[in-house]
Amino acid sequence: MPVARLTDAELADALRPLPGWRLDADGQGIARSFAFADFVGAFGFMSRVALLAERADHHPEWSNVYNRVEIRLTTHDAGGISRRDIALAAQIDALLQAPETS
Ligand code: H2B
Repeated sequence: MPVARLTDAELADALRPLPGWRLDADGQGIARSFAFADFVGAFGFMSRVALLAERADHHPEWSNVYNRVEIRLTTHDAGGISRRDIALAAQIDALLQAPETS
């Protein structure tokens, strides 16, 4: 069964603990910008996100310019934002708190 889109109320609740994430203009995704010291910092972060995404079978839309990474999360299967986007956003935020090796 495909994963369901969140209702507006569910989305508002889900975004409350994720203050860095904003609703896209089209309302179909959530996005966050990240900045690192340099390209290696940005790419290392992307590598860690890629592993999370693969494990979750949920993949970001993203771009990188030198030290900056832009991530947009949407659920293609649902045509909008689902709990899978919220879960990955929370995991990505947790990476920022975690040491780079463990
Ligand atoms: N990623 C995202 N962002 N949305 C999806 O609907 C999605 C995905 N579906 N990764 C997964 C893969 C699906 O295509 C596979 C077949 O499980």
